[in-house]
Amino acid sequence: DAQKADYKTRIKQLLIEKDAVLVAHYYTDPEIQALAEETGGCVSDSLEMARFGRDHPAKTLIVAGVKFMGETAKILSPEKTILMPTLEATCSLDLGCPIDKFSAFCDAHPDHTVVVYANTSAAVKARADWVVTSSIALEIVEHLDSEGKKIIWGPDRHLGSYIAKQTGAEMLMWQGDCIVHDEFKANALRDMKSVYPDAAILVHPESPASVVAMADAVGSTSQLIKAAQNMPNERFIVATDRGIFYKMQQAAPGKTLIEAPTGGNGATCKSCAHCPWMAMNGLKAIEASLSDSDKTTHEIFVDEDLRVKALIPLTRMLDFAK
Ligand code: CIZ
Ligand code: SF4
Repeated sequence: DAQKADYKTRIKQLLIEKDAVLVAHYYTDPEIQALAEETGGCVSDSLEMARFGRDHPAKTLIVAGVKFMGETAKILSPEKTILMPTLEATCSLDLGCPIDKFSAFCDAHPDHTVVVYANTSAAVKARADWVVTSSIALEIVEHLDSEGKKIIWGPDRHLGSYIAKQTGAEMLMWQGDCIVHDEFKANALRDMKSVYPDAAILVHPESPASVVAMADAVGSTSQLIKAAQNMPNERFIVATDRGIFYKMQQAAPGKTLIEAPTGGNGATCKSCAHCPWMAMNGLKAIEASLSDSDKTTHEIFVDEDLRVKALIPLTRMLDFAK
């Protein structure tokens, strides 16, 4: 509508005026992803967002995603101004892994290599030996296991269990989960599959093991998009945030994409198939992040001591991924 068009026009002007670029996650709303594309920004998973932000010449990055993504951008690019549509957009994995408790867990097992998912605070990253995202986690754990390393894994227990099963690595697990992926239900998925027997099931490994066990392809957001593109099936049942349908449909035009079933019904379930924190990244909030003179409600800062420490395991991941 007209108001949305106004916001888009304003945002486009402000991006140019402020030498800023919009970096959006696959789980943000389709109009936000479209705007990032139109304005020369990036739409991707958290690994690619980190790399794009670091390498882009703009002075300012607007990170449409959740807080850990803004923090990662600041850790990698301290000289840039990192703005977020809202600083309230967090993640249940980050919230469920407070630094004091996690650090005590690590201290209790000093002979273990600490591997943390990118969905964590800067302080948790600073305590880790490795940071991983879901698109590189399997390879990095495989590598560590081949060197005989014992691993502490945090915070996603479902992703951790999946990786332990795939690699046979010895992993001590932090018990966190993603409130979105944890809602996918195997029984309902079995019913749906019987209605669409020709459909391939695509699952993000933050989902419960019973759902992962039914998958034809398991992977990160970017890997699931590739699967929809490359697999011969005409129909896909997709167990991850519905925001992914925007890019998945572009990659696989003409194919039918169906949302995997969740436990709750739409009226009561606030986290079914769409992350409530990703959903906070609206046009109005993006416009505000660029135009507000009061930057304290939008700008990301990371304590310099933590930043320097967190940069080490993050750089290890980026170098490994090359
Ligand atoms: O669930 C998330 O937040 C994901 C998949 C992040 C990422 O790695 O892109
Ligand atoms: Fe965190 Fe899950 Fe939201 Fe991703 S989808 S940001 S893991 S709560």
